[in-house]
Formats: sequence, structure tokens, C-alpha cells
Amino acid sequence: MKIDIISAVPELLESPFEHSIMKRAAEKSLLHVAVHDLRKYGIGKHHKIDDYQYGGGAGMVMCIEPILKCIDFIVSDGQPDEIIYLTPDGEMYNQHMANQLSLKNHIVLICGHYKGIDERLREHLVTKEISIGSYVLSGGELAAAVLVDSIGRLLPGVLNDETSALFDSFQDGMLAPPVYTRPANYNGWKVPEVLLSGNDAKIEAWREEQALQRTRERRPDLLSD
Ligand code: 6GU
Repeated sequence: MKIDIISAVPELLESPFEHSIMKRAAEKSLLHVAVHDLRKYGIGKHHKIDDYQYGGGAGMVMCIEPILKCIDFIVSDGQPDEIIYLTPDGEMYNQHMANQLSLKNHIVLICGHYKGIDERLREHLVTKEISIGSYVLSGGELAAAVLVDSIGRLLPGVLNDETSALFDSFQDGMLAPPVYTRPANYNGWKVPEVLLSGNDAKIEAWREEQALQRTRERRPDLLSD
């Protein structure tokens, strides 16, 4: 899979994919992430990428041309399946969307800044608009990192059995059960007895019950979906 990210602050995306699971995905050539510096496609000698908004009001708007030029460059390497604009007024991101996007071959992420991008790009270019939560970020870069990580770990071959995405919270519509490691008793803080019992069926039943209870308490919305 290839993910192109268009950013006015590419420095923000220098490290997130260079460690741990994302690093392994790149090394195995399962995921290729390319970050494009929007300013390279800026207008005039100052490489302008934003301008005042028509009708007045505070805040700059990202111009059409630099983004289209960057897209032209990306498309020369093949037509993407989706061009996604990251914006607080987009569709709320969730595991289902991550699963769907992980099935695509090539997606482009456009990181918004300031007041956002010219609306005409949203009408004519963008195929999906995504928000990662009900709060405002200074730019779409951290949201892009969230998408890349959540999608990348779903690609076949990225995770091994131990880290299998099948056991993630949300993947079966439930939160994950609590987990424990040694020692079994830390100054009186004890691991639940059942986990030490060696009875696989009992342990599995306990985990299911805990996952259900945790989901009921913390995210009842997941159960009603
Ligand atoms: Cl995708 N972008 C920005 N700037 N803020 C956000 C967001 C995205 N999702 C939630 N807040």
C-alpha cells in the first residue's frame, strides 16, 4: 500500500513512521509513506500556499494551485483510490473506516492548516473528509499520523501472531479485557486467580466477561451499534 501525505509542515511527520510496527511495515515493503512538502508547489518566488479569505474575516485559506500541483505529481505515479482531506468537520474516524481504508492500494491525505483549504478543492478533488475527534488540532498532520498507524497495522504481514490486530480493542466491537504480567503478587497487588488456573476455557470466559463489562461501563455506544 502507498500513502501520500501533503503537508505544509512535513517536519511534523518525520518520526512517527520510523519506529516499531510502522518501521517493520516499511522494511517489509508492505507500506510506503511519502510526505510531500506543500511549499515546494507554492506560488511565486515566495512559494505562497495560502491567502486571505474572500468576504473578509480572520485566518488564511490554503490555495487551490499548490495542492493541485502536488496532486499532479502524485498522480504521475498512479491514480489514487481516495483523496482524503483531514478536517475537524469531516466524518468521525473509527475502526471500521480503518479496516475499509486498509483494503485500498493507494490513498492521499491532505493536511489542513489555518482556516482550511479552498472549498472548491473539497467539491472537485477530495473524495472523503475525515476527523479524528471532537476537538481542534493546529493542523491535520497528527491526524494523518493516526490514520497511517491505524491502517498500517492492519495490512497483512505487518503484525505477527502475538500482536494480531484481531485481538485489538474495537476490532470485535468491544474494548479489550485487562492484562497482567509477572509478578503474580506485587506487594499485595494480586493478579486475578483465574488467570493462574491454567484452565483455558475458564480464562477465555473470564476475558469475554471482562471485555463486555468494560465496554458496558466505558463505551455503551459500541454495544448499541
Ligand atoms: Cl483531521 N484536523 C484538525 N485540524 N483538527 C482535528 C481533526 C483533523 N480531527 C479532529 N480535530
